Amino acid sequence: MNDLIVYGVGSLRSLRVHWMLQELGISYKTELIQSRSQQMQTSAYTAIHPGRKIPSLQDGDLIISESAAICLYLAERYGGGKFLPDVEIEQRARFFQVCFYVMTELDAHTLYVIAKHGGSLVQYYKPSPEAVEVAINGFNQQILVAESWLEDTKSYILGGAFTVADILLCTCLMSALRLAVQFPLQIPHKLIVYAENLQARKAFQLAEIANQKAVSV
Ligand SMILES: N[C@@H](CCC(=O)N[C@@H](CS)C(=O)NCC(=O)O)C(=O)O
Repeated sequence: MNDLIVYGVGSLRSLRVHWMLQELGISYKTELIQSRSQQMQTSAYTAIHPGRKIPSLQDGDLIISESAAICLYLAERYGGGKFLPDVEIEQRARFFQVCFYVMTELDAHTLYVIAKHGGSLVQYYKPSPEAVEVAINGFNQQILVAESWLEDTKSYILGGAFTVADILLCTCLMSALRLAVQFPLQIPHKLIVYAENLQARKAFQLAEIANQKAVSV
């Protein structure tokens, strides 16, 4: 048993960390902390994440947050060369391009804005139809970049190998598909099938169970 603790369940961002760990096949403990819950406000959790968000990871003395950074750390530490691009600097540059694109253009300033200012999180934040409209337009434009990168529905986003970038992109596509029930998001068919294929992975299915609010692993 590794000395690993994942703080966070019930969100697509916590799912990323569970998915990475299931791909790695290593055991860990889960603290069932949900977004905007009482446990998140405790001094014990504030010591783990001063910003009071999930997910966080504890690995011995190391405590880190940010779902993408956690997945990258886990892949580097325990992946034995898998889930990351080859060592060539050009391939790593391309990999970081995809990861930062997903986390900024899709996750942070389009999908999260829609959810916060018009979607399921609007009760916690101010409604803002203008912000939502800008974010929808931004998403519909930026998602075409991911479509252009994907060779075909059976490929991974960087080509032949499954990497952390696929975990990040697939979870954003899941978020987009949920929001598309309410908002006019234009998600290219190729990307929908790509995400469905990734969700058929055994590790993804185990991660979904681990990420359930009432189940510990
Ligand atoms: N950029 C962060 C975002 C983390 C985040 O916003 N987590 C949400 C749950 S998905 C949360 O904890 N929200 C609580 C709040 O905003 O009060 C990451 O990718 O880990």
